[in-house]
Amino acid sequence: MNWRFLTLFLTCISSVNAQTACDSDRTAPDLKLYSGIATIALDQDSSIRIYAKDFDAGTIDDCTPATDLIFSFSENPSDTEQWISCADAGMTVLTIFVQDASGNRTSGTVAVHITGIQCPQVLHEVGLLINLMNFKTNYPTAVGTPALKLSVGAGSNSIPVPDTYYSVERAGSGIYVTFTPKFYTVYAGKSVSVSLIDLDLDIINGVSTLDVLAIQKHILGIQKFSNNYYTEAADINGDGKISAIDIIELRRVVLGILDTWRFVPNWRYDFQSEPSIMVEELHQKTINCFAVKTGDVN
Ligand SMILES: [Ca+2]
Ligand SMILES: [Ca+2]
Ligand SMILES: [Ca+2]
Repeated sequence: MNWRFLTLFLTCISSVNAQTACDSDRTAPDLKLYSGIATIALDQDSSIRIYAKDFDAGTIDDCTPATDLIFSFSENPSDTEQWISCADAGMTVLTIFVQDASGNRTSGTVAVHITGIQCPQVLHEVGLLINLMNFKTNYPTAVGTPALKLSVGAGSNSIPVPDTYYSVERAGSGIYVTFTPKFYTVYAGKSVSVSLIDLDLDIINGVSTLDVLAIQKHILGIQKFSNNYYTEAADINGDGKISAIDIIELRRVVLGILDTWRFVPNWRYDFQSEPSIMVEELHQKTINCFAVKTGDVN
């Protein structure tokens, strides 16, 4: 056996394969942006330069090295920087674009809070940010259209907080809640419970035969679900376990025989930290929340 020849032959094969994949790179980078609110603090009359790359949180590409990816504030890849001043104070959502060496481009949004105690435009600041997360990617994303409910007291003593005490704004993956000054005095010393209520009745959204197959694979042990959110999404009859009954029920929805889930809500929301918060702590407070769409596991 000519070992030297064999080694050279294998080296040649592997380099041809790598080259073929990247010669025809048509896949946009896997964009990962800073989650939560990026705060930029300014002094009056000052301004700072920000770069689109500042918001990168580990973006990778199949072919282009991370250091060669180009981040920009518009589809124009040379639009890489912006000047920010007090005039921009407030909450804003920036769209960040990333492009690989072959020109494949994708974009995402990042919430930015531009503030400064000397900026005259700073009228109010966000009290609470609820960041919706996709359980399949662990990434903030706009999922579902939940309504926010705030209450004080527990169980049957729970009383809703009237919506005149707060305003709600949605941007990107975030639900931003701003409280009135009166809210802080009326509810001082109390703990406020936050909940999200499912309002989206589009049950077929994200649900297909592929989801039926994924549940079958889980039941047969061919490919088990990697976390409990998949199990929650696949439990169509709400009995706490995954079985053939869930598949039958899901198939009825896929085939259009059923137009409503009979046992579970369309979306379920799971907070990653305690959703009961002391009023005094409701100031630029962020809580992450996984959104689980029933039936959508693939
Ligand atoms: Ca690529
Ligand atoms: Ca079940
Ligand atoms: Ca799906």
